[in-house]
Amino acid sequence: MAGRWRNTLKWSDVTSEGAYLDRRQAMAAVGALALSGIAGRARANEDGLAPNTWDEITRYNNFYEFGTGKEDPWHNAGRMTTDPWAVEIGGLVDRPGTYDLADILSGVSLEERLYRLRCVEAWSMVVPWVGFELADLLNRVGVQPSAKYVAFQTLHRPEEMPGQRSPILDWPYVEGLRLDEAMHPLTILATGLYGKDLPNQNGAPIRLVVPWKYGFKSIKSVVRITLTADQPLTSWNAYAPNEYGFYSNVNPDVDHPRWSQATERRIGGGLFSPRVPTQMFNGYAEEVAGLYAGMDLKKLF
Ligand SMILES: Nc1nc2c(c(=O)[nH]1)N[C@H]1C(S)=C(S)[C@@H](COP(=O)(O)O)O[C@H]1N2
Ligand SMILES: [Mo]
Repeated sequence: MAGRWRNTLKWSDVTSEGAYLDRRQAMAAVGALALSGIAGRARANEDGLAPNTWDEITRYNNFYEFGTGKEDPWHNAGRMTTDPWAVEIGGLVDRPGTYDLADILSGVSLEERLYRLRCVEAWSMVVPWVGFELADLLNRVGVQPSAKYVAFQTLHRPEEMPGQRSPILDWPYVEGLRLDEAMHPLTILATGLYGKDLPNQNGAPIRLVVPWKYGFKSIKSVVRITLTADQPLTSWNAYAPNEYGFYSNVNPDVDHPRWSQATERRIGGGLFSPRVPTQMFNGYAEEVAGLYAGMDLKKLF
């Protein structure tokens, strides 16, 4: 996985030789760390980028298609068929079509991205994703000048997704980004984590990751991408527009109507998951604040 890195740390930067270790093993290996590894780990901790364990990332999930409990996806998502998988790309593009996942992946270089994930429910994790920039795919299909937004849709298969047999949300789950957000180099399509294929509960085989927005924008198990001129409908915004805005940028100064967004509970550390301050744009302000210059982020939350 050769990778270009933009202001982000690689998991291999924070371990001895880029070996994929769980946190306990990583701690045990600290004595063997090269000097650069120690510096990397220290920096990772300082930046709030100490990765969560595989078990934390794959057993504490939101994937309402498999139930609303945090362990429901871990229990139920195994039955989702992820091979074959195709993504239909259409709307305002030069080369619309139904692209097999293998075709999509043959044209990109996968890389690691260690990102904070901040759920709107005020918990967070740090995840070592494997993926590629969404912009690479959009450029390949050719975005037409009239396109201003990108709409995404999750698989709709109630026979494999028990949650879709209940009217929790208006299925299928849909999300959307402004085109400049979609083209931003931090925005990726992830196909793996910790160097392995994405587990179903994390959105296999391909899901969006937008690290400066609340987690629900990072739509899982994507089957359709549509370039549009108008702002697309999004599931949580349709469900409760006063609670979940289209933008949903992480913002400690804009509370959810029912709870504060000033702090978050970092998953891990046992019963005493530490509460830490929430950062503007989830810590990615330097990279993305320019996208929103002049916008009233309290109105367009
Ligand atoms: N299709 C779909 N995508 C989804 C969700 C969902 O319920 N269905 N939950 C979202 C929410 S609220 C969060 S916090 C993240 C969680 O991603 P993770 O389980 O990989 O940590 O996925 C998002 N993507
Ligand atoms: Mo979330």
